[in-house]
Amino acid sequence: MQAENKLTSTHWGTYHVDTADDKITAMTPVAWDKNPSPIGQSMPEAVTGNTRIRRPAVRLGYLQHGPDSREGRGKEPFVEVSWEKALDLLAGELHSVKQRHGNQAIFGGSYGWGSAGRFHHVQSQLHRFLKGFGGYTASTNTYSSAAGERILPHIIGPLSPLHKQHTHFSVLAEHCEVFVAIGGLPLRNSQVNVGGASDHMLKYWLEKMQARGVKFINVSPVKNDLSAVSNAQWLPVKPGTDTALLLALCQTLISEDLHDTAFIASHTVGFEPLRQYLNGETDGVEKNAAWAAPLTGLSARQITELARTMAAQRTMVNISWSLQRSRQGEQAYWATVALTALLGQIGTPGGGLAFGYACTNLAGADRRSFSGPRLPAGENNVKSIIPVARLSDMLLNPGGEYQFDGRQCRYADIRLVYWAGGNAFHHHQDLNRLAEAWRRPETVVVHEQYWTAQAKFSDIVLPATTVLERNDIGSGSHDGFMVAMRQHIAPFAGARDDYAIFSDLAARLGFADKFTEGRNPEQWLKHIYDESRPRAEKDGIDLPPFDEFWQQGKLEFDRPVTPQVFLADFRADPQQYPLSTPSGRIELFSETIAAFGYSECPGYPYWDPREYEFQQQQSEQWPLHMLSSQPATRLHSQYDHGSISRRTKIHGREPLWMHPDDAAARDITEGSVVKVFNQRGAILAGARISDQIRPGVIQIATGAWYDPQDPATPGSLDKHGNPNVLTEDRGSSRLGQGCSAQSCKVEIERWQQPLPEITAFSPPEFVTLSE
Ligand SMILES: Nc1nc2c(c(=O)[nH]1)N[C@H]1C(S)=C(S)[C@@H](COP(=O)(O)OP(=O)(O)OC[C@H]3O[C@@H](n4cnc5c(=O)[nH]c(N)nc54)[C@H](O)[C@@H]3O)O[C@H]1N2
Ligand SMILES: Nc1nc2c(c(=O)[nH]1)N[C@H]1C(S)=C(S)[C@@H](COP(=O)(O)OP(=O)(O)OC[C@H]3O[C@@H](n4cnc5c(=O)[nH]c(N)nc54)[C@H](O)[C@@H]3O)O[C@H]1N2
Ligand SMILES: [Mo]
Repeated sequence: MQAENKLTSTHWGTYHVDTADDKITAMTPVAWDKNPSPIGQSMPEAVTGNTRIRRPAVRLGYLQHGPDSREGRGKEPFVEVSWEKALDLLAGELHSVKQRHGNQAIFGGSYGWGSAGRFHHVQSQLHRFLKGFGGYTASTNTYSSAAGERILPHIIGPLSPLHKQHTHFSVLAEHCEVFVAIGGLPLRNSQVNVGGASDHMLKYWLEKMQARGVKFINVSPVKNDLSAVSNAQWLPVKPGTDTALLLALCQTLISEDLHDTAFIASHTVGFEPLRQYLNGETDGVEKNAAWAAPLTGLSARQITELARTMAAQRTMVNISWSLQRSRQGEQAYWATVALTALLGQIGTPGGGLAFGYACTNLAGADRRSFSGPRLPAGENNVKSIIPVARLSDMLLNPGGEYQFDGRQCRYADIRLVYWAGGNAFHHHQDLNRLAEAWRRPETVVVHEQYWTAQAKFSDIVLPATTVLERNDIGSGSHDGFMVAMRQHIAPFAGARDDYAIFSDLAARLGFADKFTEGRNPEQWLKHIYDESRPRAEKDGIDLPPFDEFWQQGKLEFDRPVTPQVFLADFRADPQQYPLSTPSGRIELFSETIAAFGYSECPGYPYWDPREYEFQQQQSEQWPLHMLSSQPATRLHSQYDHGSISRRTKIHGREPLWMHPDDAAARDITEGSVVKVFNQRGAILAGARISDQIRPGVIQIATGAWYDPQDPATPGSLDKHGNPNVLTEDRGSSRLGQGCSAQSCKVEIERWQQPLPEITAFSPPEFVTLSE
């Protein structure tokens, strides 16, 4: 029997934790999890391993010469110092930057997943701290789906609330006939849920749907993206060309008179300009199946047949987030909205559209949603804010102007970067460019648990506790559970809670009371729990008193009784339940977007021939399209140093999937080490050869810790396999300014030299200074 008051919650699952002698001896998935994630098994060893940060550390040059030594970032050894010394130094620098340049000069965007747990959620802690200090330059939107987050409000409504309204899997199992999965439905991605996962249910529901005879179509360069459905039809589209496919499907529906004119008339605006564009009246090019065939690598017949199948049967079209993490990624989303509007099945049980079933364990879950306990946020007095993926641009161009979603914006002049709970040296594109940008500010501070590349590239590194070393409340988005996350072991070496670090800094800077409100962590847990009870009640959830919850260990909320159908209200009565778009309807043409005057993003879903031309030119020198997808064995870079991730490496390098033809042409054999390179840099990886991937495409997971062979040399080889050494750091478009990592061309060759030793997981060199 598992005791339910010995739990912890992580983004990848809820575990029962066993300990002996202040060590974790086992992490067992909870009994109610239908398909637990193995990622948790990396934790017991990793939390006390050699990669942990033991004590506060300051880069040698920074200690000796302060900000003037910034060029030494990432190149110099560290000096371990006392907490007193580290916090005095940092408080002095925060104060100095504020005096000289104002709060705007502090970048506190600090994007990243951090850990599960509502109180110790480190971005919330950092943002609250910096707000108390007078504000900071922030970032907006996500690496996950910025292009989608920006386009959708103009055309159908904001992504985040829509995602929670997705049709329940139980409804799909009953009513869906055809499920078109653009980007597949990889089980690996549904392992995680932001803030905590409890019951992994995608596999269960895909089995149910197959048993009911749902036909699955996998539109993806990678067959494995729908490996959970053995008889799925595979349409191996060329990456980055789905917009052409979707437009051709729209054109086919219209030309064959298969579009739903009644739905279009009552629920959309702007059909006529879209029709003119599709029929070539706007630019002389008809966007028919024959036009899309060479672009997409599919046959014209496959495209017309797909259009007919969709029109004839109850069809759900799901588009994964990956498609919009690319150049012009906004358009794949808009074209999906247009296609499904033309099909007229939006709001029907089992038909319509969806954004990212399978991207996390969230969409389609028939769980009760509740915003959960949360730290009071406060006001940011600084209004400066960047699109999250414009980090290097900002650091390289202080005062520079740029366009963003119809606005002219200006980058702040950043003097101090404060990061906690994210890893830019994992997540940002073009890491060599980031390394250059990262050396511009005067001071870089990071709170970390582990010696990641980002920690090694910082000036002041403060060691933080892990979830296993503190008490917290787990309450994942749409998860249906609340978990009492117990402290299971003592904090490792000199590590402290982020909250304790900020409290001590706030005291040094004169706003301790404002930050702590006089509460210790235990009092905070009870406070944020109590504060959430009325909100829970509004959502029909009756939370017991805190002590009862804490003793009990977990709460499961009653499931909603009525099965959910996405946009059913809007379908039934668009007058009474309008969308939040300017017209209240689906916008096939958007006056708002047209008025921005962006040539790459006109007023209707658009295939940009100039971008295609650019990508074709890239292919002449770099013939392989590199997809950098989510890792199966970790969350991003988290626990890459753990056993589950490390046992999949090849000679210590990140595995890379390629087609046998591409391998043969380069004399590459299974399990050998290869160099992947382009104009931006080079990485080593291990070859996995498979016909489950389209020729001309390679796939490598994100998250292998960046491991430059010689950090002092710009553009040095990454020995370990982080694809962001190769990706381009360009916004998706002026509208979304999202991450465009999926638009990336590379070449590969066999690695014939001796293998350099992996140092990614080793701490940096330490020196001691005589007083
Ligand atoms: N090429 C390419 N790049 C991508 C993507 C892609 O598809 N392709 N995907 C993008 C996407 S969708 C995302 S979301 C990003 C993810 O990027 P991130 O969210 O930045 O990645 P993580 O590895 O989760 O980084 C979290 C860091 O926080 C630390 N941490 C965890 N808990 C705590 C805590 O309690 N306190 C402190 N102080 N630190 C903590 C962890 O050790 C880890 O280093 O990557 C993006 N980058
Ligand atoms: N285990 C695990 N799960 C995760 C994460 C993790 O780090 N680990 N990260 C989570 C996060 S933060 C996010 S944002 C989500 C992201 O969820 P997604 O964005 O869906 O994740 P990806 O793995 O990048 O992409 C899914 C598939 O899309 C396909 N694809 C890529 N480009 C194209 C294209 O141009 N056309 C078509 N048709 N298909 C394409 C790829 O083959 C890839 O396998 O995943 C989440 N799930
Ligand atoms: Mo993400």
